[in-house]
Order: sequence, then structure tokens, then C-alpha cells
Amino acid sequence: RHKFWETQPVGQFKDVGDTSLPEGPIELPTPLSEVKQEPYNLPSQYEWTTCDMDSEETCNEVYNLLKNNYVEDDENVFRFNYSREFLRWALRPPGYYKSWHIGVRAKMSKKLVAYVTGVPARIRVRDEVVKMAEINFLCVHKKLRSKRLAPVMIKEATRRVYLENIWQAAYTAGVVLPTPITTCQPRMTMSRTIKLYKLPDQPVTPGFRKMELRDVPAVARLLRQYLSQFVVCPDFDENDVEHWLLPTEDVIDSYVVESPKTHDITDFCSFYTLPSSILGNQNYSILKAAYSYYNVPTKTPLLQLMNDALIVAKKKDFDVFNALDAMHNESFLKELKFGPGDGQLHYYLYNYRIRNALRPSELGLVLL
Ligand code: YNC
Ligand code: MG
Repeated sequence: RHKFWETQPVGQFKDVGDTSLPEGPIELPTPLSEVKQEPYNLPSQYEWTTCDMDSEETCNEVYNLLKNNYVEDDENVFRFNYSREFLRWALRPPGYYKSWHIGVRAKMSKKLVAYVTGVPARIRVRDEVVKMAEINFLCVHKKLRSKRLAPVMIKEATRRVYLENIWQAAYTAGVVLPTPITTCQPRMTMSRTIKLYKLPDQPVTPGFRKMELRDVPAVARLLRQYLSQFVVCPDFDENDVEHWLLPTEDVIDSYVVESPKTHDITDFCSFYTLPSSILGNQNYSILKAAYSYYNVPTKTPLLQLMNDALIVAKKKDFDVFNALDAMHNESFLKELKFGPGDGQLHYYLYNYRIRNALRPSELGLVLL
């Protein structure tokens, strides 16, 4: 039973397998004047705040809330530790809305106790490009759990998205909710560090180098072409590519293969930096992890491209390299002997029905 989710415009468990239901929006947009104009009510001790991520102080507050209260693995050994710079990158893509960076404060102390964010994205589902919000960083302070604050956060986020005339959203979660469009398996380099230690010092592909600003048009072309084969994926233009894929130190790393002969950009790979705190260990406090992002092989085999990604990640001192079994990742995950990671990652769409769940290999979307 999902008291909240049963009331929402999402694929419901009771409808799974019902082929009479059409794919696409579940509810039609209403005139903006009919969207609720006032924020939802919070318990009286709390108040809404819009978190200005340009502000050093606010960014620190968000960083600390997440550092202490965000996602942990099933055994509570690791907790994501998104860096301030990462949060700024993740939350300020082209066309972002400040109003979608939503916090809750205790009225008395002004302490930040809950958070949820959205950023705008164009997502293609089959042959339809839909403006959506990507919802992420939903977090309620550990001391305020199980008080039904999350549904209020989600409703308020929905209201603010609707106010921008956007009516769909995409999100991921480790928990099962109505109804996943697909379920991915996280994978990590095996024996933690051992696999990375065995790698050579330099990438083996001739012309493998860091992506630069001048590569944006070529990378955008490669990526758009590559993503066209998936059922659900982002619709990236050059602006998006510049934001999401141009390297930013300790946030996003991207590499291209430039043909030594023609100087064409033939291949591309990328990974983002997301450390985890190691909980309750005297000797180690941080696991430096890289996460596979978007990779496009055209001339270089994907296996070799990813092996080069592992080589540069090792040089940059990452402890592990993680990837989902989405896109064509399954092929290199097997051959490069990645092991099973923790749990499952379910992908969801809000107010958009998909008739049958996708295979992970049909998914071309990575959320942070
Ligand atoms: C979750 N992760 O099922 P029912 S992922 C969505 N995503 O509702 P309460 C979740 N819903 O089942 P708590 C959820 N986790 O009764 C729980 N729920 O219908 C549902 N953890 O609320 C749950 N971050 O406040 C139930 O639970 C209801 O105090 C219970 O708060 C939940 O960012 C949470 O894992 C997750 O901070 C905030 O446990 C808390 O437990 C926490 O009593 C650690 O809530 C951090 C964590 C989640 C990471 C993420 C994506 C979030 C997507 C949210 C949905 C967006 C929908 C689209 C909105 C825009 C629409 C437009 C257009
Ligand atoms: Mg709660």
C-alpha cells in the first residue's frame, strides 16, 4: 500500500499489463491560473525556503544536510557525500529555476531540515521530446523521518514545476514505488581497488585526451546520434553538452578520442565524481568513487574506451569506478569484471505512462 503514491498521476501497480491504457501524459495540463498559488502547508514549526545555491552559506547548509542525512547503502557503511561544487553543477544547468531548489527550515532555529530539487531537462520517450523536471536530492533530516514530510515536499515540488508550465518529471530511487519504467543494477570495479591497481599507466587508445570547449559541437553530434537508439534519454543540445560534459575539476571528467590522422572526434567517455563517507571506520573516512556517465563508442570498441576511462580514473586516485547496467554498459561490465554493487536503482516518470517496463539496455538516461 502506498497511501501517497496511489493518489498521484503515476503508473499504478494495478494497471501493470493493462494494454488498453495509452502511453503518454496521465493528466492533461491545466491553465496556470488553476495551479495552486500558495505553498502547501507544513507542520507549524517549519517553513519553506528557496535555497540560493549561488550563496556560499546556503550551499554549505545544503552540503551539510546531505552529508549527514542523504542516501546510505543497505548496510549503512557508506553515505553519499556530494561536494559543494558538484551540487552547484548539478543544480544550475541551462535554464534552471531557483524556485525548484526547495528547502524546509525549523522556524525557531532556522536550521535546514529537509530538501528537494528539480532541474529542467528535455527527455525523449520513444519519439516524443517532453519537457520535464529531473527531481533529485530529496532528503529529510534523520530526526524527522516517518512523519509524512516527504509527500509534502513532493507535492510542493510538483506545484512549483507546474507553475513553470512543465507537467512531467523523471527521478530515480532505491525504493520500489509505483511503477518503475526500468530497474538498473549498480556495478563496481571488483575487489574494490585491486582491479584499478592492475591497470597500465596511460590510456592505450591513440588520440585519447581530455575534452575541451572546442569539442562541444562534435561531442553533441556524437551523443545525439548515439542516444537516438534508446527508448528514454535526454535530448541534449550544445548548451547542455557544454554544461553537463565539459570537464570541471572533481565534478565531471570527459575524454574524447581525436583521430591522429583526420582529427575527427570519434569517441567519447565521461564519469562524475561522487565520494561516499565511510561510516564508523577508524582508518578510512572517504571512498573516492567515479560514476560512469555518458559514453559513445563509434571507432574505438566500448570495452577499450572504458578500459582507458578506468586508467585515467586510477591516475586520478579514484578508489572505485561504478556503472549502471544501462545503455550498452553490460558488455564492458562483464569483460572488465565489475562486481555487483549495492541494491537496485529504479527509474520513474511522473505523469507519463509507459506501457511495458524497459530493459536497462533500452535506457539512455543517467541521473546524478
Ligand atoms: C523516495 N526516495 O513511499 P507512500 S531519491 C519518492 N522517492 O509514500 P515520510 C518516497 N517517494 O508509499 P521519510 C521516497 N522514499 O505511503 C519514500 N517515499 O505512498 C515515500 N532518506 O514519507 C514513501 N533520499 O516523510 C511514502 O518518509 C512516503 O521521512 C513516506 O522521508 C523519505 O531524491 C526520505 O533516500 C526519502 O531523507 C525523504 O527517508 C527520507 O522516510 C530520506 O514519512 C535518505 O514517501 C535520503 C534518500 C531519496 C533519494 C530522490 C528522488 C526523489 C523523487 C521524489 C518524487 C518526485 C516526483 C516528481 C515531482 C515533480 C512532478 C512534476 C511535474
Ligand atoms: Mg517525515
